[in-house]
Amino acid sequence: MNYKWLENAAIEQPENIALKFQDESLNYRQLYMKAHELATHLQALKVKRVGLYIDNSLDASILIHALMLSGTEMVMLNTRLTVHELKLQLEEVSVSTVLSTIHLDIPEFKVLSFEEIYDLPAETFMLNDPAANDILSIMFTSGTTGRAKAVGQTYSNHYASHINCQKFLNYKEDSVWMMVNPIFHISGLSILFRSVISMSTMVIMNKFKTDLAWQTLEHEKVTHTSMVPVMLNRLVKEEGTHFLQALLMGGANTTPKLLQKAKDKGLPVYNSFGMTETCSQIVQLSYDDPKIFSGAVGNIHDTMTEITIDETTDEMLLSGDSVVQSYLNADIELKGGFFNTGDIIQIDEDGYIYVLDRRNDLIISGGENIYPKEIEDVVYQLDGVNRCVVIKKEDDEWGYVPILLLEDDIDQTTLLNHLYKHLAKYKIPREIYVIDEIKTTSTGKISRTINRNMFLNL
Ligand code: S0N
Ligand code: AMP
Ligand code: MG
Ligand code: MG
Ligand code: MG
Repeated sequence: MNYKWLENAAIEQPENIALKFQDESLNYRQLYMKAHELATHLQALKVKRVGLYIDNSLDASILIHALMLSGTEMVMLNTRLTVHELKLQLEEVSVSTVLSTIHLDIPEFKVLSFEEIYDLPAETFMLNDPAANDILSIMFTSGTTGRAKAVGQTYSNHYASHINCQKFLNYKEDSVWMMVNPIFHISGLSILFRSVISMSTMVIMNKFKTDLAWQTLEHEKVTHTSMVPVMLNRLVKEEGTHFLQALLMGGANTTPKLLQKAKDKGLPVYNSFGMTETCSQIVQLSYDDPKIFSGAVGNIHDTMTEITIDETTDEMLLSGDSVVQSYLNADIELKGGFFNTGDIIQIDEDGYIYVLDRRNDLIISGGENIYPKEIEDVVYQLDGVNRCVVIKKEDDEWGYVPILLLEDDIDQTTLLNHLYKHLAKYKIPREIYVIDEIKTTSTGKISRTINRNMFLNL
């Protein structure tokens, strides 16, 4: 197997447009040359692994290709995180050098802007010929303990993910993918891989803006794209023309109502289920299938991943080539050789999958993960806090948002300043309440479920 995707594309489809961003575009030959030149400068770094603090842009995409050519592992950093959170992640994976396309000041780390990489001396190098199990990218996903787990995504994981996706969405060299999900999430980055492996075009949107999204869909004749429910919800509120063949939904529950609205607008929506640990979607369901409107995310018979259910816990278990083998800093939870997703599912008699809930209190807000423990840990750092709990509340815009319950009437300004310093904005509790008593179980443990049900009268 040959994982030299960009070289293959530059040989087979040199004139085909590889990347489009605002008014710039590069064909595969030009992209290869640019990435190759950048890779000669990257050699001077003499590191095996770098952090990437990048936005959805042409420079960022060239940089990713250059790192693949030079065989450097990339740690994808969420640009919404605070410096404090970024530091913790970089330390987890022993990275001291960060490459960036947007401003970042992070004391004790070496940060090089895209332009500064070109100031490094150029050195000749051996083009990387990746092995299947070589790590291509590393992404963080927070665990129940509040500590982020580093997911090691290999070349073969990404390749398998593309093969499964292509089988169902039928994209090829004349297709046009639009990347609007953040490039640092697998929802965004997987589009870069699908696109280069299939030698198709990738149109990059820097930020999701509804009117610009409609314009781009029309003007660039986009055929394939991915979105999270918040984006689709904004999209269906406005009008536009499009040439889409597939609009892949995922990252959080997309309600049947929203899917119906999108279908009524003539949008070819596919519901799907995927994770960082599976290098994007593993199952999908087309707007043509009526079961999409009863909430199904796919069918166990329409995927290259083996999907089963833990008979006692109803957790979704997976095995397949796109499923990562390990975390870099933690053990992966396996059950009988299957990866345990932690998602509670149901599989009906025809094999359709329904995601019911999460095992571990995960809050998904607009496609960003928030673990209550992470917020609680930060709150407990403050003097005067004896008991607190973070629960999730449904929200019309974001799906779910965190709210904080405290027993101790501590100074709100001190509390908020502390939260903002340590936590990304999307993790800041939307509401904070001081209550008489936080409920515990008979063993004295604070139960988020019990407190949630009591507080929200569920
Ligand atoms: C939805 C997005 C674009 C919203 O961000 P934006 O536009 O910057 O927000 P604004 O409206 O400009 O700002 C308003 C205020 O809201 C705050 N804010 C921003 N994001 C969030 C958030 N998520 N939750 C809560 N608050 C948020 C801003 O800070 C701002 O605050 P103020 O006004 O105080 O400054 C953005 O959230 C976004 O890009 N979300 C998507 C992230 C994503 O892609 N997640 C998916 C991760 N999961 C996976 O990748 C696995 C599944 C998967 O692979 C997949 C997923 C989807 C589709 C396809 C696939 C696939 O399988 O291929
Ligand atoms: P991430 O943790 O960012 O890798 O996102 C993966 C998680 O998002 C999954 O484990 C699910 O909890 C959730 N998720 C993804 N797709 C769906 C979906 N279609 N419906 C409900 N939850 C989903
Ligand atoms: Mg530039
Ligand atoms: Mg996760
Ligand atoms: Mg997430």
